[in-house]
Formats: sequence, C-alpha cells, structure tokens
Amino acid sequence: MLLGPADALIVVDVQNDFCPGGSLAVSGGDEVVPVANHLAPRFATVVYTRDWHPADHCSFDPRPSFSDGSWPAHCVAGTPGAELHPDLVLPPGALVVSKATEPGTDAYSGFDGTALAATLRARGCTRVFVMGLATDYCVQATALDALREGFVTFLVEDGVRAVDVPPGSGAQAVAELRRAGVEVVSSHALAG
Ligand code: VGL
Ligand code: ZN
Repeated sequence: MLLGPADALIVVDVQNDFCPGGSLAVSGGDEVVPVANHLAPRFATVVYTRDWHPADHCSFDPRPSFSDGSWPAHCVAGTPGAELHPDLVLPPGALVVSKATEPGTDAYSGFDGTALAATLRARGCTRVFVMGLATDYCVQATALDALREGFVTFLVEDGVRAVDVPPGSGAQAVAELRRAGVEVVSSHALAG
C-alpha cells in the first residue's frame, strides 16, 4: 500500500505509564515503539497523542475496576509516567496532542476536546493510520472518531496492544472497528 502526502499517522498514548513498569501497564506496550519508529519517517504528518491528566482527575480510583472508566492514577501531566516512551523517535514537525486535561471529564479519543481534526484537515489529510495504546480504549475511540470526522481510517494491527480488561476486549475492539469501516493493515504493508 503506497502512502502519500494526504496520509497521517496517529500514534496513540505511547507513554511510560502504559508500558511495562508504568502505573497502568499494557502487556507488551513497549513493543509498539519500533513499529512507530519504522512508520513515522514514511508519513508527511505524524501525530503523537498523550493522556495528560491533572493529579485530581475524575478517572483515578484507588480501587479501580478499569472497564467502568475508573483507573489507577496514570499519566499525570508533567510526571515521568506521562512522558512519551523514551525510545520513540519523533520526526521533525511531529505534532503532540494532549487530551483529557481537565479534572472533571475523561477523553479516550485524540479527537475529543482537541484541535486534531481541524489540524489534519488544514494539512490536507484525508486518510489516517491509527496505532498505539490501548487497542480497547484510546486506540478504538480515536479510530472511531476519525471515521466520524470523515477520514478514511486504518488500524495498524501490529502497532497496537490491549489492556484486555475485560478479557477479550482487545480482539473485540478490532472486530468492532472492522465492522464500523476501519481497514486493518500491517505495518509491513505500508511503504512510501
Ligand atoms: C487509556 C485508560 C485510561 C488509553 C487512557 O490510553 O487507552 N486507557 N486512560
Ligand atoms: Zn487516562
């Protein structure tokens, strides 16, 4: 599959807290870093979203149940856990989009409460390729919003990892994305 100037890569929430050792670690989360680094130089537009919560964010719960939207404290703005994974290589001109920055609301999608859709349109982007963490939460929400915003939307299947709470939610998310109209591709199939 040939990439062109209207294609954008969206790398969702590849942050320390979502990687092994982090407060909300996704199994194998760091394994998406080489995929992001392989793809980023092939895209004219590369966006890194980050979960960027205040310390008193409404999703934080000392006894979190995950699937109901309560989580251990994670990605507190300005802390090491909120930093993008240190091995990510951001190409020149890469965009960083912070989301869920207000105490009272959560936002799984990189489009939710941000200028991402407008920014992509202003750059002439018509297709987006979504990868990152986590498949069943922020990746799924970002890909569904990309469709809603009118972008032709792809999921980079080897570039995602799931929380998998409840079990199977990662595979279910991929199935739901397919049903919604997202095309699932492998990073190896992308050239440009
Ligand atoms: C995420 C749970 C809470 C994610 C963010 O990036 O998938 N999941 N906040
Ligand atoms: Zn969060």
